[in-house]
Amino acid sequence: MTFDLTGKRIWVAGHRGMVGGAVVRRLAQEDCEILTATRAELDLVEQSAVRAWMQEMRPDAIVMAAGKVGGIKANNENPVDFLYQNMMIVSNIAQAAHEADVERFLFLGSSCIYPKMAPQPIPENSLLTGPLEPTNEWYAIAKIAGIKLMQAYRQQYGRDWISAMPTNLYGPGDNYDLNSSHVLPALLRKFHEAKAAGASSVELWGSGTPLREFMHCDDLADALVFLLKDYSAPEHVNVGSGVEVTIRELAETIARVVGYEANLVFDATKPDGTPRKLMDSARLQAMGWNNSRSLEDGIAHAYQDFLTNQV
Ligand code: GFB
Repeated sequence: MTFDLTGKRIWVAGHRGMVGGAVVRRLAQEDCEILTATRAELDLVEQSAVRAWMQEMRPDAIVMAAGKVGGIKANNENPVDFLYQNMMIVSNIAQAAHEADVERFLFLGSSCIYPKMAPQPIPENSLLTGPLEPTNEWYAIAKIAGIKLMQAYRQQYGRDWISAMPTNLYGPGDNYDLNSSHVLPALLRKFHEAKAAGASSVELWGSGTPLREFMHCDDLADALVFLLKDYSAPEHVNVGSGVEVTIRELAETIARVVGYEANLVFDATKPDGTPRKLMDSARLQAMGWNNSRSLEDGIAHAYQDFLTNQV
């Protein structure tokens, strides 16, 4: 299957976010028209607004990078925001897209859709085989509903709509707010500020032992365009890098990139979350896509963006 992007109108929902921004940058290399809408122009939680916008703009394809996202603390403390907003956004966009006859829809989920104790690396068919990680089950349920919506429209109406499940992401345009961010941008900021202040230690949440797989958002965007062109099936597809480290190792890598050694202090009152979530990306690789960027190179790139845009 090849969905030729030439001349197509492609709506990147959530283009101001890290992933949406990366998808816009990647699509700029294709001969297509990119559609965007700011939050002021279109509130994705409002069904009638989404329907009207879709009828007017008539995209040929949608990449859905919009949503309420955040790190372990934000997820844990704001269950309604993560469940309600994400369910509304995917439901509104999917139904409006159906009514406007949108040919292709690429929905993005997250590795947290899988059971807390899923086999590692996690294959796609682990979905709904066990209980979720409590710190992010609200977000996970909304993302599972999104996968099911893509499958339901395919089954009932023959829509060629698909889902991709990215691993933990980082890169330009990330959220560096220490309360709501993911671990990688949080540690970039913490090491940067420790260096500036000459601090002797940097505080990490949890035990430092959980394992996480990280992928640069530009690598993800490349995989997404690959799937948009070439993938057509009900099953969601894992998109991972295979690069897995403990949180302690991540901190040590970030210390090298920032150029500052500090003692690591662990705050055991903060949650560890899932002990490990390494994606099995064998299906994507068998289709012919591979990710090449190393973690240290990727973090160096993200740090440059931090220095340019956040300091
Ligand atoms: O990236 P993160 O917030 O989310 O945390 P998850 C990953 C690990 O890093 C946890 C530890 O074990 C944290 O305790 N950590 C250490 C820190 N220091 C820090 C810090 O300063 N800030 C943060 N944020 N973490 C999220 C889910 O889970 O992953 C979302 O909550 C989503 O729903 C996302 O799936 C990809 O990897 O645990």
